[in-house]
Amino acid sequence: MKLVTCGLPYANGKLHIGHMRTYIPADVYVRFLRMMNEKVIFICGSDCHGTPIVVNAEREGLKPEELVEKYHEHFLRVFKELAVEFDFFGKTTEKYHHERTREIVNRLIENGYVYSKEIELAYCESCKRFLPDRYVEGICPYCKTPARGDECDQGCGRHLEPGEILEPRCKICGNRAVFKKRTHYFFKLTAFQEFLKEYLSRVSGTENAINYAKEWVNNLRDWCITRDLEWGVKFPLDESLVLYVWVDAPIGYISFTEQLTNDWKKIWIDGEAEIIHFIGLDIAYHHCIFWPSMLKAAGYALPSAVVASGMVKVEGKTFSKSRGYVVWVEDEYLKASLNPDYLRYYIVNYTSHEKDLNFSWDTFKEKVNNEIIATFGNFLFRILSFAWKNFGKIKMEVDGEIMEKISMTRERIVEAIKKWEFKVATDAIMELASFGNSYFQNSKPWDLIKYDKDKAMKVVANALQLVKALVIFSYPVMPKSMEKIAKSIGLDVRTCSIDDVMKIDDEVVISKPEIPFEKIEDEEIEKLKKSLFDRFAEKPEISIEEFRKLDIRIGKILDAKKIEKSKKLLKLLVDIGDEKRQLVAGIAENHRPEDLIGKLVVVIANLKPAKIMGVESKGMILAADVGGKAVLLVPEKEVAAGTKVK
Ligand code: B3M
Ligand code: ZN
Repeated sequence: MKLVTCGLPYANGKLHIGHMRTYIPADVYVRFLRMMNEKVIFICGSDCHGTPIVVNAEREGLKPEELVEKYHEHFLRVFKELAVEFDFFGKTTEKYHHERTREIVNRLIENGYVYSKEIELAYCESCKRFLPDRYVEGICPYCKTPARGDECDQGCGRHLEPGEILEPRCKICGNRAVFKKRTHYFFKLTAFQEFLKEYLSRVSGTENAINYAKEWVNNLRDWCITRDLEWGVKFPLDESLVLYVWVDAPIGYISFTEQLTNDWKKIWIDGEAEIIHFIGLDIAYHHCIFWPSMLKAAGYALPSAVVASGMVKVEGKTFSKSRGYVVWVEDEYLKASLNPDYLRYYIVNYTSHEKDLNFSWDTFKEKVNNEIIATFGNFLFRILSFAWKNFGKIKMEVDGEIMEKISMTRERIVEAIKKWEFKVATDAIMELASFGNSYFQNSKPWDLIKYDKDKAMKVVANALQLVKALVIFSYPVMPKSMEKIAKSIGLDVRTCSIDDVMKIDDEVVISKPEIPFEKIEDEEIEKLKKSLFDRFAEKPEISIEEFRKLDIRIGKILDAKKIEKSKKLLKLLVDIGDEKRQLVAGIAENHRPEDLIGKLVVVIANLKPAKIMGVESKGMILAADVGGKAVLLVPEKEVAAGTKVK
């Protein structure tokens, strides 16, 4: 038996392309394993605790439980759309999870691996609270880049212990934090160095994660496992503290298994199953260092493999939500009605699982149109249409050579999947489709049929066996599309084993085939590209001298008129102190001219004059761009027209 898990997404934001790099390959893997007749359990859930949740809840003006519920629902919806089918998708806020977590922590305590110590922690005097993890920002003591309280997220990627960050500032009010003493609890991680060395020498998985971990083992420090927060799993020895989110989150793998099956003890205590964790490379430390040590200390079974996906880039830029280098799965990809199977294929086929993946809309379009549609889909549709039009029912006599080709492809796929080489497996599928295309092309059944119908039928039978094999092989990658196509050859692909590709039916009855895939239009891609590039906030740094070149002033709108033939533009007359200026502003869509008169606005007075739709404009007024609608910037209180802004 195998248990496959995916890193639990924090229930504090929407799913993006970076997430999918873990969940899609894991789902593909599970579907392949099942086709290879393995018994598999597939587990994931929402990570609901820690400062990632409470900080975002504060920002969105929601209670933590409301935020968690909102994104948990979002996860369920999006995973369903993308055919990522977990057997159980839990939530770490549930009672069962708190109970399992406390049970495990109690074992750590009983077994002598937890001790208390007074440490100096970042404290905000104006907010009057300690600043755990994401409540504090400062400088990484190792690589000196700006970092969060518990991780150097933009620099060296290290996990940071409480109190380590330099120049701490409160994330909420921005004030410099002070250091204050407080008793916290530590897990004796350093006692596990020898164990980890041995464990890491035998654990399987992708080299990226394991190799890093082998280096980290030489620099272990004891691990602070408690935090000053209310939201989380209460620490059994001191209920004024909660456990650090990285203590309880991985325990979700256990508590969720427990909810799904009575076999959970066989898996997590007796070690009768292979436990395989799919994660992003950025959380390898937690999965290769903290987690196995904790399991070992509590007397639980150890994972057999850690499979880490490389990181994601967007149009060649390092992934970053704040800079806009991100693709949102629901609001962008799914909203554009793109076939979810395209994304599944792109992610597993773009590059090897361990390497960085670049998401680019142009490459996406090319891969879909050239590979999925021109090579693969075209073959399937061509064969099925020809068979349906000319025969309807085909007697299946298949050449040994064709079966040999299918058998070799199956072996390549099985070998690749066992090693998490999804690209190798999907390349083998595409190669088989190309082979099918040339076989059909060279055999010319459309000529044969005119004088030798039997021979033509033999060609079709060979091609149909290839179609069946292709449908089965690609079902784990493109499940929804393959289910549809399989129906036209009377196959229920959901219940197929990979060995069924070697079975030859006596005859196959074809029903009218549907076009399996829709081509991606340039226009659609241009739209998606535009919305992405518009977000890219890449502006050059400027000096204060350059900024001072701007003549920014408060202006008072004296008059406003519509500009004929324009829906967007208004002609304004603005008092800027020493003169009255005419300028044109693109604010007509959501402002009536009469409402603007007398309003104070912010004006750039020394902008080079220009003619807009034939009207002279000398200056510009400032507004926030809210989804294309202008929201005017106004002074906090009444000031005289002409007042300088700096
Ligand atoms: N929620 C971090 C992340 O989303 C964390 C994973 C937990 S896995 C136990 O990257
Ligand atoms: Zn660093």
